[in-house]
Amino acid sequence: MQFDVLTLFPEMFEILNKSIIGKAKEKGLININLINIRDFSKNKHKKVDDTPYGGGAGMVMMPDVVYDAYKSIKDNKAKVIYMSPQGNKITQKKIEELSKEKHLILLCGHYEGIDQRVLDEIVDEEISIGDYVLTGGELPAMVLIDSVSRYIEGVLKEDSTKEESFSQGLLEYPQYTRPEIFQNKKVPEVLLSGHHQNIEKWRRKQSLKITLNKRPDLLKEINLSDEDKKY
Ligand code: 4GO
Repeated sequence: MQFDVLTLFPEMFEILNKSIIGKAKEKGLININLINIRDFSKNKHKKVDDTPYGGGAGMVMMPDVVYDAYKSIKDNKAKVIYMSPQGNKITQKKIEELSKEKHLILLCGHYEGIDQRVLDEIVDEEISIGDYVLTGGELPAMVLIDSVSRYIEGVLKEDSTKEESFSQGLLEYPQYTRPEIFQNKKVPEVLLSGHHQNIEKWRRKQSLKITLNKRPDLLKEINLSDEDKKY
């Protein structure tokens, strides 16, 4: 999977060299190409923004600079995503769909945003990571890269995305590891039994219970089996 990121702050993305995403980059499973929009400024002071027409606070990123940065990427089949609080709010389903694309271009605005004319010209989809405003699209772009990359074959070990929260419309069951007793609390007996069928049943029940408690809204979205309904 190829990610091209158009940003004024490429250094922010260094965090993606760590942990699972860092490993995925090393293995060549994903490639993250950072394009510094400032490199495309035509101005001797490397200016990339200007005051808004009509007045008001803050600065607006200039359309020609953003357009030239975009044009430096040579792939007209890539999907261009603008990270924006006005976008479609991202869901696990959307992330899974995006992971099937070969090439994503992520456009990150800063300050008061980007001149509307270049957005109209190049953006295929606006995506939001939630109903709140940030100082830039960089953190949302990193959220998207992280969550999409988890679906790329080889990034996680075997079936990790199959069982987790949301993947079947339910929240995840609780996990335990050593020691067997911590602060007088024992690991649930069934998990030590080695009886795989009982463990499966217990985990399913826990998922249903937790979802009912914490996110009852999610249960309306899914079809429960007769077995599920007993809980
Ligand atoms: C994205 C971008 C929030 C989101 C942003 C979000 N704030 N909720 N800020 O995904 C243009 C200038 C948008 C700053 C950017």
